[in-house]
Amino acid sequence: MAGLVELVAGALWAMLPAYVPNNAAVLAGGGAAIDGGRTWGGRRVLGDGKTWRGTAVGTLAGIALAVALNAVADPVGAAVGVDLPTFPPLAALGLALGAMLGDIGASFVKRRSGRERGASFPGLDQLDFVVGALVLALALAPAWTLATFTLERLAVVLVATPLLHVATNVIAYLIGVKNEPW
Ligand code: CTP
Ligand code: MG
Ligand code: K
Repeated sequence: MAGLVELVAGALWAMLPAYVPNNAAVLAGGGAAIDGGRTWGGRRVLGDGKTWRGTAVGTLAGIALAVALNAVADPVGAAVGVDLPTFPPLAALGLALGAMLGDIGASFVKRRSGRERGASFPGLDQLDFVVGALVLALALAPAWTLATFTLERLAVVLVATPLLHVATNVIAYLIGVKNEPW
């Protein structure tokens, strides 16, 4: 049991800088669309739901959270008896920016498959940012990423992230900051 708590706590802690960007983008969204209104094949390249401001604020929020987590990893870890990971700068950037790019990539795929802005794409919606975050972290901070995301932690992330993502989006919808509950 103690091993499971340590595993889940370590896995979720390591993903926190990738979880926050999407939620920060929802709060910060608005302003110019990244695709500038351009279309491809008769549909928007990305759509109005992907903005420069949302992407920048989301990325900075993820990096800021990583810096804050670094400052408290030791005391929090000691208090709960868990060895919590810290984030080198390139790992923080990879997780935060990668999460935003994964979400943007998913919008590109949604538009190509005929889904309008806000349409759901079960599976893609819940895991796009996880894949983006892990891939960019692996590219920018390979040794850290391989050491931090063990196969066990990856398994936890793949199971827990969709559940957390669905829960936060339903809450964001209920309190009126998000247009759809996904
Ligand atoms: N947002 C943003 N920039 C981003 C990501 C999100 O400005 N890079 C903001 C937008 O206001 C967006 C909201 O967060 O409408 C919700 O994000 P999301 O659900 O990802 O976008 P959707 O509007 O649903 O658009 P899509 O169908 O393309 O996912
Ligand atoms: Mg959406
Ligand atoms: K999305």
